[in-house]
Amino acid sequence: MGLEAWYMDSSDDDQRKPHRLNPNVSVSLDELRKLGVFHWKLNADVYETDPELEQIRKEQGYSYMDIITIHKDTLPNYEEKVKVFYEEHLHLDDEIRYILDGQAYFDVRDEKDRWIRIAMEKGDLITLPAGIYHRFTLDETNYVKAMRLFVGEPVWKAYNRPADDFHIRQKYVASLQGS
Ligand code: KMT
Ligand code: NI
Repeated sequence: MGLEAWYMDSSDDDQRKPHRLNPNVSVSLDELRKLGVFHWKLNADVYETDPELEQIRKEQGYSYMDIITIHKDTLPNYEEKVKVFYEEHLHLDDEIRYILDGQAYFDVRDEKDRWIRIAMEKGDLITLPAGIYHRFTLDETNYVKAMRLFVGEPVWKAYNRPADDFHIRQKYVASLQGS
């Protein structure tokens, strides 16, 4: 049904491994929602003509989109980008990603600063709120094709942690109190 997510262990082992706790502690969609993380499941086989995707884009104002294929043979500066994506950071805008093929992990911090790993597969569309600390990694399959969506002109700038003085960060932290 939903996305699978879990709390991470703290080992320094390969970032592409699952890093589950033992025993596993899973995280529900409800818990993710409280962090401002939202998810849709779509049919990625028809992404080019999908009315459901169209409706989400219209409702949410996702006017911009492009497609990124993350694989060593297709992405320029692959090694460096993989490293940068895994540095803990935030953005001033929402990060919206739709997995068209392959799979990957998005890690987000919970309200107590613990890492949650979100396993994204084909058909998963996720939104991470502006101001949340997060990172991204391929898994052991080493391949993902994803649509990047954005409200208006895209701004890819990432601010690595610590970025606590940004208004958007303070706004995000304040939003957790009420939820
Ligand atoms: C980001 O901001 O970390 C990314 O764009 C990750 C790659 S997109 C699947
Ligand atoms: Ni990001």
